[in-house]
Amino acid sequence: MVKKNIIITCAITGSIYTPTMSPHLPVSGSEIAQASIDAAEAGAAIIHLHARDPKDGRPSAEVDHFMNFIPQIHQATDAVLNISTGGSSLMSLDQRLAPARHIKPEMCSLNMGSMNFGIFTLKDRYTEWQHDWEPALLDATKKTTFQNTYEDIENIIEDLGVSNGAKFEFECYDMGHIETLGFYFRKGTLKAPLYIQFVLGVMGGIGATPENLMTMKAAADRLIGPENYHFSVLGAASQQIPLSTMAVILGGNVRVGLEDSLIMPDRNLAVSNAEQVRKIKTIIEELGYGVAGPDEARERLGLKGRDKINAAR
Ligand code: KMH
Ligand code: ZN
Repeated sequence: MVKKNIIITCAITGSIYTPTMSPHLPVSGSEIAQASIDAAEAGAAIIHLHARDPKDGRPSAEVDHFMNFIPQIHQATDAVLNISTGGSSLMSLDQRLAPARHIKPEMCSLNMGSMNFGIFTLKDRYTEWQHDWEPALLDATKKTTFQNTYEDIENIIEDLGVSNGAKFEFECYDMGHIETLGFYFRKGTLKAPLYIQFVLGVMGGIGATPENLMTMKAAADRLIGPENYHFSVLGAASQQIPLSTMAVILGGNVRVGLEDSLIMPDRNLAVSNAEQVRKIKTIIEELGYGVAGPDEARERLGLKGRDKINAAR
C-alpha cells in the first residue's frame, strides 16, 4: 500500500505564550519572517500566522504588523500562508478579521464555537515578567469568552471564503464544534474537502488524550463523512508531538509550532519552530510516510493558488 504524504502546518507565534516564557518566541517582523522561512525549509507546507507588536511582543491584529513579515515569507518560500482569524481573546471580531481581509490568503483559521479559552494557569509558573501586559493578558482569560457565534462563523465564511476564495482550517476544540461544522456542511454552506484541525489540550476545550482524538475523529466521520474531509491534529504543550504522531497513524496531518507548544518532547524549550518541524518530520519518515510539499497541499485542499493573495505592502 502506498502511504500518503503528510501535510505539516507550523504555527509560528500565536497569542498564547508570551516573551517571558521563551527567548525563542518570534516577536518582531524579521523574527517571524525568518522563523517561517526556516520552518518551511524544514518541511512545513503551511505556515499559520499571527502577528505581534514589535515594541513589546503583545499579540496584534494590526495589518501593518502582518505586512512586516508576509511579503518576506511569500517571496522566500512557496509555503501556503494561513492567516489567523482567531487573534486573541482581547480583540474584537473586526480587529481579528482585518489581516485576512487585507491579505486575502489561500487559507485562514475559522474557530467553530464560542468558548472559555483559559491560559491564566500559565501565570503561576513565573514570578518576574518582561512586560506588564503578559500577566494581564493571562488573567483576562479568566473573565473573557473567546466569541465565535453562529453569525460570526457565517460572516467569516461569506467574507473570506465565498468572496475571497480562502479555504479554512476549521479549529475544533470540542465535540460541539464538530457538530456545528457538520451542520454547515450538510446545509451546503461549506463544500468538501474540509480541513479540520482537531485541537486538544486548550483549557476550556477537550483534553489532550488519545481517546478524545479517536472520539473526535469518529464524530467527524459520522457527521461529515471520511471522504469529505482531511484532518490535522494540534496537541497543546507537551502533547504536541505525541498527538501529532497519533494523527499520522490515523491517516491525518499534523500541526506543530511555538504557537501551541514552547517545548520539545524532552520538555526542554524548543530553540525554534524549525526544530519542532524537523522532529515531527523525522517521526513521519520513520513511520514510513512522506511529507507533502506546498503544491501537494494546495492540490489536496483545493486552494486558490499563491499568486491570488495580496502579499504586497
Ligand atoms: N492556538 C490554537 C489553539 C486561530 O488562530 O484562529 C488556536 C488557533 C486559533 O490557532
Ligand atoms: Zn492561531
